[in-house]
Amino acid sequence: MSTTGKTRLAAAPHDSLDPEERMSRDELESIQLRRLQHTVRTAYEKVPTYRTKFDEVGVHPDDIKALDDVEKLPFTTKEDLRKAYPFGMFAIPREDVVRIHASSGTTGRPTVVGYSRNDLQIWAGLVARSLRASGVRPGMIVHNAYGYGLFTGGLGLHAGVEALGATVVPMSGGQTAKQVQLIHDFEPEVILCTPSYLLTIADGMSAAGIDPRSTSLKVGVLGAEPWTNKLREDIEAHLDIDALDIYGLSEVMGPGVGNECIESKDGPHLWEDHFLPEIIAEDSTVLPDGERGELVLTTLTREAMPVIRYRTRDLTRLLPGTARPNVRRIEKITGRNDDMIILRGVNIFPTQIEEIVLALPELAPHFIIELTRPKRLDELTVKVERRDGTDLAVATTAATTLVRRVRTALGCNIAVDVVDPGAIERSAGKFQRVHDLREH
Ligand code: DLL
Repeated sequence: MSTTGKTRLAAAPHDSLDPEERMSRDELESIQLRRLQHTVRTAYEKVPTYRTKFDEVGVHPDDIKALDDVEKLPFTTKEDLRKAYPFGMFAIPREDVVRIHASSGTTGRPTVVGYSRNDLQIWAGLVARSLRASGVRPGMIVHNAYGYGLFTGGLGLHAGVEALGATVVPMSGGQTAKQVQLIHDFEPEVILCTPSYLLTIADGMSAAGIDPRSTSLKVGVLGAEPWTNKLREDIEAHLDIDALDIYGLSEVMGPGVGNECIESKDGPHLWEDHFLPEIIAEDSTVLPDGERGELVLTTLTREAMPVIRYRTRDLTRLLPGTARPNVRRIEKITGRNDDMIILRGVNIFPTQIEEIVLALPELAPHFIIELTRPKRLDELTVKVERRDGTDLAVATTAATTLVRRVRTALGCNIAVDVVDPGAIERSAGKFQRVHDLREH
């Protein structure tokens, strides 16, 4: 029971889990090996990019005799997928591809992903599994505010809600006032969106005179961008919900590669019957479980577009399963190796600043990081809104504290610019936190 008297959603009963969530580690690994061998062979035989790359390092599908043999295979990068634009990575005839998605990519060509009918069914099943782990049950109303379109969030979660047998409201992102109205009128228990957009929706509720804690919502299944446990606490307190982390990426499938369980909320469990994870160091060597590095994923069941050792750029580590003891978890991802800021030699992740901002109640969780180079030296400015109802003088004192805490915690000097509530542009999907205004 929560402080407003809402009941909490419960953990999934054991007998409602998929057989793969319950099987022993040995059984799981033998399925993984069989699927890996099949995937590697198909990639080699059907996708010229893979054949060339395998031949270059002298590895053949017959060399995959154990799960560890995956380490013999070359990595795949976003650049490889771009080079094969648009359909060069498909392993099945184009006419058998029933859906296409693409990741936006800020510059240049997008990366295209294709799905067979079977791929879509597996994806929907994994999203259903993820939602069930989040406490969602058949019959519940689920408000889906992830963007529909080429982005995998909207349609990916949509299909999973239907596969679970819950009721999906396909709202998509944007039109915040309408989101607030439909949440008020339809009374969903579940909301699906990015964590940053949920903050925008919560502000929209307040603007409409609705206490964000008073709505029917009980659970948010949030992802598609890095967010910290501190932001989780904020969201949970502000909306009186459980906030769960859903992970995924379009190149490998879309949302639902892993998901947190409501009973543990300790980082997404990876659905290892469909994805083989590895963690690598900067020099590309494979690290043991527990060590931090870049997540690399190999798909085990994708037909239309198998992906071998895809370098996700996401930084995390592999941890033992808890609520699902047979599969490993990833530690909550708080950054990508390509969004690390190097400020005069100091490495900073935007989420490290997020944690410090959120610890100051005088400041709102709405901020951006601006990088400039006024006098040939890089400068970092945090533009942050003062909390509604906090006066400027009080917020300015909090800003001084922010500068000091960043210096102590991260070892660098930043500037802080306190702006009025509502001054930072809101996003309806993935939030663009860092604005790099330096001339390169
Ligand atoms: O963001 C898929 C998705 C949709 C996941 C909805 C969850 C919910 P892409 O647009 O290809 O796909 O972006 C993938 O987003 O490599 C991470 O850097 C980041 N990301 C996704 N989920 C999380 C998360 C979708 N839970 C990229 N935590 C990934 C942190 C995340 N980062």
